[in-house]
Amino acid sequence: MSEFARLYPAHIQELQRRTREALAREGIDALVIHSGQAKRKFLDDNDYPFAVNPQFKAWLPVIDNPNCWLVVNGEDKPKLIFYRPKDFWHKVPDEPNDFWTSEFDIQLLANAKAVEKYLPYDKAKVAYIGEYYEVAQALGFNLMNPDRVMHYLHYQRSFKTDYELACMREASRIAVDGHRAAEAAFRAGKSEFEIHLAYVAATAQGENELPYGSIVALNQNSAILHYTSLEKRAPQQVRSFLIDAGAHCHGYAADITRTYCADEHEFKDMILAMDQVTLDLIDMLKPGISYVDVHLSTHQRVAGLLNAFNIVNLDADAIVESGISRTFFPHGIGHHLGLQVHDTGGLISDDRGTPAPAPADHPFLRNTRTIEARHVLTIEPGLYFIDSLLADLRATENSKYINWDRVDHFKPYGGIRIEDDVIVHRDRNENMTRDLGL
Ligand SMILES: [Mn+2]
Repeated sequence: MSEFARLYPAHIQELQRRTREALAREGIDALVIHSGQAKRKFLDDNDYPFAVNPQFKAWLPVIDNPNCWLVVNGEDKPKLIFYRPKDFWHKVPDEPNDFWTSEFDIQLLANAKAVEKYLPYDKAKVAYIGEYYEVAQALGFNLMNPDRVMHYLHYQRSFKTDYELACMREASRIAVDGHRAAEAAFRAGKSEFEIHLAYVAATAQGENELPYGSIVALNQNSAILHYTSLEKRAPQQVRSFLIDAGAHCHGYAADITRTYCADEHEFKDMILAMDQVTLDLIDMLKPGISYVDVHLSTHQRVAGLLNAFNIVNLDADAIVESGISRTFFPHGIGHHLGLQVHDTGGLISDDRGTPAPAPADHPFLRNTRTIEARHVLTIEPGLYFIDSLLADLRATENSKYINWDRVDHFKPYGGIRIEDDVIVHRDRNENMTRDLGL
C-alpha cells in the first residue's frame, strides 16, 4: 500500500470533522462543492487552462476535471458526482479507480447540465462552495460561499494532515529535480527560455500544471520580483541566476527559490550570507512565535548585510529604523503553503475570521498568524537592487547614507532570494527543501 493510500482515510476523517463544525456554526445541513467549469476566451472557441476550486481539491486529488461536484455533511460518506461526458473531441477522464476512490460514493455524470437530480432537492440549508454564482442560482441555491464557513475552512486549512504533508514532501522532491536541472542549464550558458524548458522536462510538469509561473531570471532581471518574461537568447555575459519555481503533488504545492553567481564576484559571498540568513530565520520558527516577528527579524538581518557589504553607512538598527532596508527587501518573508502556493488563512487571527492585516509599514506580508504545529511555511528573505526603488531612495534625505558606487557594483547581478519550505512540528522543524540536499 502506498503512503498516500495509508494516510488518506485519516485525511478524510479530519475534513469530515471540520465540515461538521462548519455546518454546526452556520446552522446548515450540507456543503455542495463545485470543481469549476471551463472558461471560454473572449471571441474565441478555446478555453483558458482549467484551475480547480481549491476547496474541491482539498478532498481528493482530482485537479483537471470541470463539472464535478461534492456533497458533504460530515456524517454520511461524501458523495462525488464525477463528470464523464461522451466526447470525441477531448480526452474523457477514466472512471475513478485509485487510492482515494473508496472514500466516496461516486456517481458518474455524462451531461454537465443534468447535475440537478444528483444534488440535494431541498437547498434551503445547503451552501454552494464555488466560483459560479449564476450556475448556483440557476440550480436553486441561495447560500453561496457563506463567510463564516469560508473563514473556518480557510483557517483550518493551515493545519496540514499527515496525507497533506506527504503530498508536499513529494512536491518538494519533484521541484528539487527541476532546480538541479535548471542550475545545470544555467552553468551551461543557456537562455532563460532554455533553462525554463530544462525545468519543465525535469519535473515532467507543464507550465499549466505548475502551481505558479516559474521565475527564471538572469542578471538584472532577477531584481524584478515577479519576472516571468523568459528571454529567448542568453545574455552576452552571464553573471547571476535567480529561479523561483515549484511543482505539485496531488494538487499540493512546493515553492522554492535559489540564486547562483557565475563568476568570482562579491555577489557570490552575498548569496552565501543570505543563505545563512534563511537558515537562521527558519530556526526562529516554532509554535507560539508570531510570523510577523520573523518578518521584522528579517529586516534586521538584511540590514546587517547592507552594513557588512558596505552598501549603507549606518548600523543595522539605524538601517531598519530609517526604512532603508525596505528599499532592498520590499516583500514579505513568506506565506502559508498548501493547496495554493500562497495558501489562505494567513491574515485572520482565528477561525471566525477576525482580520489580522499586515502591519502598515509591511503591506505585502501575507501571514500574520501565530505559528502552530502542522503549519507549512515558506521562508524567503531577499536583497535586490531595484531601479525604481533605488531612484525613490536617492530622492530622500537617506541618500547620503548610501554608497552609490557599491550599489552600482552589485546592480548588474540583480538580486538574491533564497526560499525553503518548512513544516513546523511540535518539537522540531522539518526543512523539506534542505532535506533533499538542495
Ligand atoms: Mn514563495
